[in-house]
Amino acid sequence: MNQAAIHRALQGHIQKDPGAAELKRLFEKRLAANFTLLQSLFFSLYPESAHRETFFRLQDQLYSLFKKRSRDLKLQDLRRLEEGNWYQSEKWVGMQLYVDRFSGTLKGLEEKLPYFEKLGINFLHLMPINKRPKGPNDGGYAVNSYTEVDPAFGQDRDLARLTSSFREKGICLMLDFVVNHTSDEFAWAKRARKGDSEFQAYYYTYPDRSIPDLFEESLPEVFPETSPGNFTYIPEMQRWVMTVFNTYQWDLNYTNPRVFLSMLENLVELANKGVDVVRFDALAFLWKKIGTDSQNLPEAHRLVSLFRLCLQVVAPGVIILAEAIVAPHEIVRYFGEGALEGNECEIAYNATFMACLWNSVATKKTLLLNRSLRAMPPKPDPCTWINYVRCHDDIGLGFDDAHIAALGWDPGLHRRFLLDYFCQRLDWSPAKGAVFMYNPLTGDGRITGSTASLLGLEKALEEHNAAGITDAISKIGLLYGIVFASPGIPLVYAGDEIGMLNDYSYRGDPDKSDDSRWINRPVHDWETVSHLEKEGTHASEIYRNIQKLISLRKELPILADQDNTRLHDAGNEHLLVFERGSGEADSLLVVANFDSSAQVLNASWLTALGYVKNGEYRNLIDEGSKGIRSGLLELPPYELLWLVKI
Ligand code: OTU
Repeated sequence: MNQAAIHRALQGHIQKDPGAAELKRLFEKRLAANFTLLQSLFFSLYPESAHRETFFRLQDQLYSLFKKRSRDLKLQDLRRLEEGNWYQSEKWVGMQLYVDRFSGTLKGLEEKLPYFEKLGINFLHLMPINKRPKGPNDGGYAVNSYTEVDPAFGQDRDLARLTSSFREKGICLMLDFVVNHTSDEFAWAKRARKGDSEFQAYYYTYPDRSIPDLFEESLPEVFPETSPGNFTYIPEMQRWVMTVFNTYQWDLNYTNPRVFLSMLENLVELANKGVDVVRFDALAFLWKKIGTDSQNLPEAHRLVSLFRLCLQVVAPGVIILAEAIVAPHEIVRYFGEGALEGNECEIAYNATFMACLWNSVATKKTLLLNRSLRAMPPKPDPCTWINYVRCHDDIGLGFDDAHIAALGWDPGLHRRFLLDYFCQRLDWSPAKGAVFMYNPLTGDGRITGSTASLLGLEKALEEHNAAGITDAISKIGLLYGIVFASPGIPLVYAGDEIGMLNDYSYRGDPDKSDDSRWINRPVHDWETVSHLEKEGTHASEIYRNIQKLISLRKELPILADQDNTRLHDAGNEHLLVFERGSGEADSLLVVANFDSSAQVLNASWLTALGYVKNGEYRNLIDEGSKGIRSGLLELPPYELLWLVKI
């Protein structure tokens, strides 16, 4: 049982209209229930001998933060606790977008609510909207303030209005908490620059290279092309500061408990604005230690758990998403292990799954995908995934080398093939992507590009290749159809629903030109949206496919994440076959053909599973029963089936 379940049990039945005293009583119960864990986590990071007082400060802080939470949100917290793992429902379908590029401002976004409703979107990840530096700012991942909205997006009150109208409409809001670093213009950084040693201790700053050099021996580089090295010299303060990401993003020093307390305040303030899911950005990097790669360290996990358990006391309806794009066996650890199982992050990005889908596109085979899915360690019951095809970042090729080798492929050469396939180094490849952060020393690189361009739409349109256009449309449906049927919350990347292509305009913007991820952060094409009713355009076809998949998903309770997914071995290396449900009448069988040729499945096998009867089957995506020929079910290239029992 995780702590949330304990809170649920202790809360019992909610009174009809609980007053302030009752709400406070429930807060105190939650605090008491978490207290032992909180203190053991806290003192494991900040030894009791030196930090006992600070711990009691934290206790007081929790109450003052709770007092600031609105009554509306407090009531929502209680309802969510009572409901249980509300985020595992099949009803959630998400979209990720940049407010400025999608609707200009927060007010503009409110006007787009009908667009979301029509498509079936009820969960939104808005990319950072906080104050940020004017020049390069990593798309807002360099923050000048954790609590204030950047004037370019609107006012703080616009956000308040938006969250309350989201609440009314049942839309879930996810915002980022850039927990690992601030911008170099953040108030703490400014004071550090001026020589204030208290604030220099909020970051990892050093007077000379001796400690930085020790770190560098084992610290990898995240942006080797544009931001080599992990320390930046700041002449004003005559010190080096750790900057693992860009030089203008200063890493926070969580070995200092004041940093934790201040960041907790920022986190709760964000939650108190009406945010439902907090995306913990780059959380794998939270704790640094000389002699290690300073990623995924046990202390980082304990720190995240400490944030989680504090937030749970104050705002139990708010959950955390782990943005840990790390090795598969490391990702699941962000759900919490041992005594912390189910007490770290409720959601994590299913990055391995995403990367394996792209691997299957390039190889037309599902071998690595199947192998990785089988090897995925189980996740705790109260947790779930975000499943996605593309996001605003690059596609890292973070597969397990052993899995690639087990297939008889050379891991290095295979990654090279994937870069070649997606990044226009092979004449025959339909993909039009770009390389992100090529590291000539290691030969490593990552892939960027829009879903549609990576799947061949851009090239096919340029070449007036009708068959290529059809293939690209099918492949978009294929990937999204898999994601919509997988356990977890599916996230559509804004623009994918209308097949938006790469946007090359970033090359002319000096603040962005060295970051090829901008190729996939387009300004939303409302002109195309206005013509979606017109039949026969590629955009309308893609849109209708996605809209249909979403509405189908929401009508299939079997798609809620209840540990009911079974991977089947179809005996065909081009197919992915998985079943949702445990074989009951309402189960769903997903069959996906990644090959450019037709493939067949043995109908007697499908009959045994209950999905074919008297030579007929029912595919929800393409309604009506179809026949089987010569005992075989034929799947055209890139075909996707959602089969229900008949
Ligand atoms: C995140 O990503 C964000 O998603 C990026 O947009 C930011 O640039 C970055 O943090 C800094 O705030 O390096 O290439 O292993 O891959 O946390 C993306 C995890 C990133 C990292 C991930 C990071």
